[in-house]
Amino acid sequence: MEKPQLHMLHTCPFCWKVRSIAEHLDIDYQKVQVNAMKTKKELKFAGDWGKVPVWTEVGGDIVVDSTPIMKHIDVTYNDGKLWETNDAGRRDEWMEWVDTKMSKATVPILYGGLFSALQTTIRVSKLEKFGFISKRLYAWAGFPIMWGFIARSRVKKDGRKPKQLWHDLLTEFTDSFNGEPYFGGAEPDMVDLAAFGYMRSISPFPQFKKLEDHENGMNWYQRVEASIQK
Ligand SMILES: N[C@@H](CCC(=O)N[C@@H](CS)C(=O)NCC(=O)O)C(=O)O
Repeated sequence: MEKPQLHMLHTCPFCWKVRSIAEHLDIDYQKVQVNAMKTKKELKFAGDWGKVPVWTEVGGDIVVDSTPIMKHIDVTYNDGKLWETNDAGRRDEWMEWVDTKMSKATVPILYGGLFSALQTTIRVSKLEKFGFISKRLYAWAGFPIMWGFIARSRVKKDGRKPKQLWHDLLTEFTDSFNGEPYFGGAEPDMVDLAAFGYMRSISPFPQFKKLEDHENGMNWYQRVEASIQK
């Protein structure tokens, strides 16, 4: 192995978090897209975890779970500077907020309506690696499952329309910047990159349009995106 590897699913929000920090730090790594129906089997090498993302260093060290992977990458390739802060309480509180609130908002926006769920599963079936049959099965049998069993109860529990939920989260998040361009101040930090990763995971889908009219949120998103494509 010549480069570190990221085992991932293209549409997994947690993988987008890892991809965001790796790109922000300009790390030369290899993406390994796993088969969406065979995650457990293809990730056996990483023990019982059975999920993506999995990060493997050239020497063979394996790190699992998106936030620990982000911290590992920051320490290994960046002297821990993205996690460094003079207000650890604020950072930890908001990292937790991002990992609970934003992570839970991706399913409602993508699968919260019957048509929306169908659009999403068709797109997922095109973006992910599947077998010939499972690709078709997932696209057409997956959407009532995602909508009926998972998204509908989350939307109902929250009480807000998925678009409103995202707009409220973006308002709450950008209000915490204290007038600075990023959560991290003048430059993005790990919390920015984690939040950006969740939002970016929606970008391959048409529902991303629903987030684009949140002006402050979108301005911040584009600033982080520019920092990645520097
Ligand atoms: N807390 C984990 C969550 C990872 C996760 O749930 N990954 C999903 C894809 S979005 C997965 O691999 N699911 C496959 C499975 O559970 O079989 C993280 O932040 O990395």
